[in-house]
Amino acid sequence: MENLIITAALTGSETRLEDTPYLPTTPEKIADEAFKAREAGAAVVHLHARDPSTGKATTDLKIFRKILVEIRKRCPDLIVNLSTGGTIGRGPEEQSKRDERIGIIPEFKPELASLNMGSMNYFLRTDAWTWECVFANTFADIEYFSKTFAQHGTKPECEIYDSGMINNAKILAEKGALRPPIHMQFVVGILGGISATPENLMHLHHYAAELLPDSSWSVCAPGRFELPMANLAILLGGHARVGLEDNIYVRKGVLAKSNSELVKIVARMAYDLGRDIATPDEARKILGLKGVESVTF
Ligand code: KMH
Ligand code: ZN
Repeated sequence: MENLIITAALTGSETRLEDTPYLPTTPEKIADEAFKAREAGAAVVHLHARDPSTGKATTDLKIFRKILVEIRKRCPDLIVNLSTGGTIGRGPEEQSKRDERIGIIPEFKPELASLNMGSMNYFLRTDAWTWECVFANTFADIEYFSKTFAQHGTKPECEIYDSGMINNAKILAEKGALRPPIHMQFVVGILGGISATPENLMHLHHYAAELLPDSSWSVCAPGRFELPMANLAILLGGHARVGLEDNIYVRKGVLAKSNSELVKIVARMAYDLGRDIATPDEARKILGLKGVESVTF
């Protein structure tokens, strides 16, 4: 099996400071978390931006730049995966700002960025709050995003929330909008998408192998299934994403004090199961990334 790529999703747009005081929301704190996650075994950080004065998600490119510069200072070799999902947690009007979401690609020309593969009801539920929107990603939008990714040499991490979206990726690959080998993030457990069960993850794994034979995948299971799904991904030859964007607990009722605590748990699982962890450069080779030299931050 390939070495395991661990992604740390450091802050996201949905988790609130009211939910956990450990959520990093300033550029310095986000970058410190990136450093610690790298030390713990993460090769990639998935990034949204937060307005440091409010702690709320933002697509402000100036704030993104500050975060990216701070990360680069602390860990120059880390792969930064930027979100084009935008501020999903802030409301439908914000989320639907298509040009704002894609603007991040020409600005920073990242090696890797998220590309959401379809539309869905997006319902979030924690003990403290619920929130809902229609997460709209039409084929026209996905194609438009894909072209922008290609222009800047950014590899799409195709976010797959249900099995039909693997077929969407295949159709887009056939049209030439996506270039194989395709890399996917299976997001399991959002209400509105596929639920986080071992059978469903196995199904996504097999379906992806059937439709897109040379593809790779990682799993992200928001909520309490984050760590069990990471464990299964290690066994199946997939990769794993953890972090406070998706899950704030190390176990029931015990808050993770840092993203790196979650990364450490996955690194330990991999060690116990005999699978090595990818360094950022190994992850670059596995994913076929252009390299850090041509990013503009
Ligand atoms: N918050 C995740 C469940 C993106 O950033 O493009 C979805 C996500 C999408 O990470
Ligand atoms: Zn995200």
